[in-house]
Amino acid sequence: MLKTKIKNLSLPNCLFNASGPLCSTEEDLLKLNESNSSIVLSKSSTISNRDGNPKPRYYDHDLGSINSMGLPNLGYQFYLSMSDKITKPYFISVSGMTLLDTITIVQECLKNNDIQGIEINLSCPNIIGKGQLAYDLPKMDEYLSNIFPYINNNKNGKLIGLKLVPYFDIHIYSEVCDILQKYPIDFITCVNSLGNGLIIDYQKEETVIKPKNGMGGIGGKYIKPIALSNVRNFYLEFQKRNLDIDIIGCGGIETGVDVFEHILAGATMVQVGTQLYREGPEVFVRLQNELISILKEKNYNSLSEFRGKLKTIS
Ligand code: RRO
Repeated sequence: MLKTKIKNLSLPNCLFNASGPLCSTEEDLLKLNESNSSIVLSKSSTISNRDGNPKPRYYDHDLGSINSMGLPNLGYQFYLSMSDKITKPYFISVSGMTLLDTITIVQECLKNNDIQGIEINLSCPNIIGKGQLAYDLPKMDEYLSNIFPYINNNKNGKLIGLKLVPYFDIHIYSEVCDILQKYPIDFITCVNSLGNGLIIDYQKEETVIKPKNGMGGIGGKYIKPIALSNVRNFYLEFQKRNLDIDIIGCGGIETGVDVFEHILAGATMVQVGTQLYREGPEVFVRLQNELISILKEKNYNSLSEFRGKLKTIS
């Protein structure tokens, strides 16, 4: 009932983990492999391992999370080596500290036959001294124009996607699409955390995380409407241009209703971040069951019956 496809990759359901929580270590990745997640996606990887930003760097309350992890990861070679142990479709998230690093990691991923997808992260908000590339459209275009010559004839059936920032202005979706359509992109993930938010502990009169004066990426309930709007606007723009790019919704997925709304807005799949951190990989069974109940209630037999079919008030 929840079967889906990104391009030619058939998947048993539309749920998987966001690159971020609980996908950094061997233990994390093996737990995801055993879970109901239909893909295993690694933590964003760099050339060398990184400790990340000083702690405390993650805080969560009922409306959502703030993080300034600072790309802690075990280095791309570790994530490549995990491909031997992961039996589900395995995607690597790539976030090189330089263009050359990203090209190197992407090339190494392309050589590995046990990796089905690459998500290039253009949107990390937490690298001290660096902005979020996907907000600077000319720079993003230049970046992609340097990476894709290495990908074009070497995809070996792998899916190539981009993790994007949350956008706000309506006109920007068309400008981003002008860039996306120049490259053989299979999917986009909308959205990364909303960068440089601030959560305050009013009793202590203090920030809740330490790095960057307390500023960090916001996830969870706070960002669901923004994520849905990004999914919807890209979906409409892709339809208009006849672009075959799948959209992976990410932002505020806590219940089956949230998944349903993302699909209704046009997502092919959804990723779970903040709620995965709270609940662990068991979250995927609960979300799957809740989504199945909604489909049954509404008499839908498949996701494609309602994907993208959001109505507006006339
Ligand atoms: O590690 C992080 O601080 C981080 C990354 Br790479 C990202 O893409 N998004 C985020 O919220 N945190």
